Amino acid sequence: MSQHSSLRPSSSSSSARPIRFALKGLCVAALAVLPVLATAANTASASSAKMAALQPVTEAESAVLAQRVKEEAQHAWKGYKQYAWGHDALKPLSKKGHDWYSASLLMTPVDALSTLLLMGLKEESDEARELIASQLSFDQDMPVQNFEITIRLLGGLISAYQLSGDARLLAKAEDLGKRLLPVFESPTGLPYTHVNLRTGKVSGKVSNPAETGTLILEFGMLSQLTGQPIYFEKAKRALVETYRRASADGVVGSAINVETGRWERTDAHIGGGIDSYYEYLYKCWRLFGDAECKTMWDHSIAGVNKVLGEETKTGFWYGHADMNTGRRTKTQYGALDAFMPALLALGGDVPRAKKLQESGLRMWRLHGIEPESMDYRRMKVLSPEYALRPEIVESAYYLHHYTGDSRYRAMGREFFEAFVRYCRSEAGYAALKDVRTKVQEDSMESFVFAETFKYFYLLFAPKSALDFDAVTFNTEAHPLRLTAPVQAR
Ligand code: DMJ
Repeated sequence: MSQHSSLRPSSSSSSARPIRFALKGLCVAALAVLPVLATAANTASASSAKMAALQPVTEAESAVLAQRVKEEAQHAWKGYKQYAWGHDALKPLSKKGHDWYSASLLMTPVDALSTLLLMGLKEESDEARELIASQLSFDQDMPVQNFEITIRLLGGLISAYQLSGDARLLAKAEDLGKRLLPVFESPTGLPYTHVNLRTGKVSGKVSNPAETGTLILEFGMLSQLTGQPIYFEKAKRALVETYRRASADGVVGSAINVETGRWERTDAHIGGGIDSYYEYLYKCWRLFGDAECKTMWDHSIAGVNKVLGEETKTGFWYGHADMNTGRRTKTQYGALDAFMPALLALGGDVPRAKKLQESGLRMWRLHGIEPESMDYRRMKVLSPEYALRPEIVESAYYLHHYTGDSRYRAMGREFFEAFVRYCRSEAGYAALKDVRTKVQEDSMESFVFAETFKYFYLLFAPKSALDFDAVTFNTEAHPLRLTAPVQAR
């Protein structure tokens, strides 16, 4: 298998032209007169009775829900604007701004922008764009985490550029992409975890498959839009070098040394630190038509199903196992693993996706909102927090798209009602310290805008809100679309 890609954007001038997605706003005036249906009552009964039946969601109710999601996103945006403007994130309980590093990189506005644009929130998206264009500088003498910066900022800027046509966003993305490139200069081509944005000094030689293999969508799009193949080539090599070190079944471990290429932890699972590596194998094929990625995906997903999948009395799950021996090490599943039904459905395995989403619903209903992780054999919470994560909503959205079954909107309604009930705060949305006590935590990650609100909205909005088949979401839910044909490989 060649380690280098043959991707060549066909023409830099035509590929750099902005495109617009087909967007249609909801008819707010019409929605305002619709009766607010008895969602609170539904939620109360749903969480009190184990596996209570899901009542169908009518089109009219779905439209009301979409409008409510929009209003909740506006509420959280208002809190960010009032108390944390210009900072990376809002601390929603102490009502203060918070920065990840010594200087703000505007994580929240950049991550939020594609959602604000998709929701048709003009005032909010305009002010976010102006803030980004006038304040965001990547010329900062500080090390940053390549993975998070790529999925939230590079992906966010590119997607928002495609949705708005604002060329200033693409210029920021290109500046950022150049500054991130040194991460790939390891002996193996696997990226270091951190890079200093000004000096290019790299650090962090122990990485994981999510960090080495979740770059191809963002870097590949940058190649498409700038006509510079280097970004795609470096990210593709990192993906292939990760895959080459997988087990015979195509399953990867949880920690890898980017200098030696050796595994430092062989614990295999589909959760945080690994999850989006598998996701990008498939999405690299979907977005770029890269046949090598398809081959790697086909092999890997068969291995994941064989080595990690498990039918138990409590449902169908994916647990942990040693990547080499296949020995089960943990029967653990959680909020991050809940992206898997979406990926399975996207990859064509709707039956397995449906089964897994039913298990996810059981996890959610244990305490009326999902924990970070639990033991699926004992149905006992292991890590009790809820970080406002989107994955289970993302899966409901994909399954609704593929099946048309209103059951997934009904699940989404249950998730949304609990999300509002337990996480809404005066200034925005707050994570939970413990799903059993529902005590809130002073944290509102930017992905609540990029992903959680977006997937809720798209689940309830009419299909015309976004042409699903024309885009591929990066792992942070930023929709990306090819602007020019890729050369045949
Ligand atoms: C997001 O930053 C991305 O989805 C990432 O792939 C893992 N999950 C978080 C949100 O839960």
